[in-house]
Amino acid sequence: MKKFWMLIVIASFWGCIDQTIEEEEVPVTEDEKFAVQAPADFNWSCITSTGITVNFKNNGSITNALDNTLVELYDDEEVLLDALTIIDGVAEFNVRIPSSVEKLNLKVAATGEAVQIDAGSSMVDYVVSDISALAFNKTDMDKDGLADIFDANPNNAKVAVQVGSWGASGNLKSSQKKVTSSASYAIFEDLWPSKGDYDFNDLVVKTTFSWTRGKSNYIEQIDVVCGVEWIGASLELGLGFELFEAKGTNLYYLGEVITNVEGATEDDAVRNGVIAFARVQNVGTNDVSFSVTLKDKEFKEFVFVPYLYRTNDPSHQVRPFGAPPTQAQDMDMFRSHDDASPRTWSWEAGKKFKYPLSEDEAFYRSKENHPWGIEFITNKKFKPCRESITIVKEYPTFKNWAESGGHDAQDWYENHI
Ligand SMILES: [Ca+2]
Ligand SMILES: [Ca+2]
Ligand SMILES: [Ca+2]
Repeated sequence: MKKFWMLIVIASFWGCIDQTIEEEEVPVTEDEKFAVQAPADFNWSCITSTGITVNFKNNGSITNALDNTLVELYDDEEVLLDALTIIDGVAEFNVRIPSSVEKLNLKVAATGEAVQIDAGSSMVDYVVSDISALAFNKTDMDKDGLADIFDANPNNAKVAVQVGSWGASGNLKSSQKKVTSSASYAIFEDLWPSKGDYDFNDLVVKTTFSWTRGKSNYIEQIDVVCGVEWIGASLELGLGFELFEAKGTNLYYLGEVITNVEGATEDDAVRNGVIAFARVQNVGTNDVSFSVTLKDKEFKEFVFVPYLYRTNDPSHQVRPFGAPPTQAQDMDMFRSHDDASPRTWSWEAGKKFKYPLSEDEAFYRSKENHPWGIEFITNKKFKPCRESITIVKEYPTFKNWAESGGHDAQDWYENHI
């Protein structure tokens, strides 16, 4: 019996020593967990913003033969990116696509033709070979500029083109019935301005956007489905989206353009800010759907940039790398702890900036030029990192992507271990 107790004492003693040794031998610092030497000018963007002007031509000059009809832009996996009414022989696309996408497909509803184009082209000619063969009914009952046969709602001038998760409704009947859609993901470390464990799973949000264009391709309504894919945070967090006008790689601050929000709430502290949820623990992994109605004919392209905030302190926010602060952010938090952001910013309507901001101009950036939030777009399911396992381990090509300044392994988020 004595021996038995002796063994237990020794075992516990060794247990203690074991633990001590383990703690001393494997001191994993935050820097080692995220040993990524990203170039100083890397903006951590997985998304390319691109403007593509399509000129409809016949015999070398612009033709109006396809005016009042529809042109659609798809990626190389048949995901509808956008659709426009052709006006004065031109369609100006402005899309955000995964940086890995190289080829896009244009589909011209009136001719039924599809042509492949390079994702990097800013100007494309579409040759309308036989105008006399174009026999379609040009009746436009609601005078929104899109002929009834292509119009998502021929009796409503504020609804001409609908792009997104409606599937086979509206204008989509014109060319393609089955439409897959891509989702925007935002993944966060929530301890900003202090470094976290770089598993980027404190909040993983998947968002799909659908939009309605009215006359002259102006955006009239945006519908959002926002789902929380993973909550690794013990903190109580809220999530908002700030609306910007987009043109190429620039974003613009708008005046007050939101006229109504259904299914979510407007953020009184952020102009054109919408709060999807104020406390993630109340939502769980249920989708939040909301609809944003806009002032008529204000802008033609948009981007919603997310902001994470502490439920008990909405001025404590976290955003993707290079996103400027919202008006609600406590500016004194910049340059505290591990943050190396600028400390000033202005939000006047009309102001433009290159998104994401980079180098010394970038907010939510550490001294090592590391992020607290990353965005990407994919039509595949993203797998959040396991608890406190760094993204560098869970996504083996992440490091290569970051250290190459975004040139290599652009689809790192589709390559989980
Ligand atoms: Ca119409
Ligand atoms: Ca209409
Ligand atoms: Ca974390």
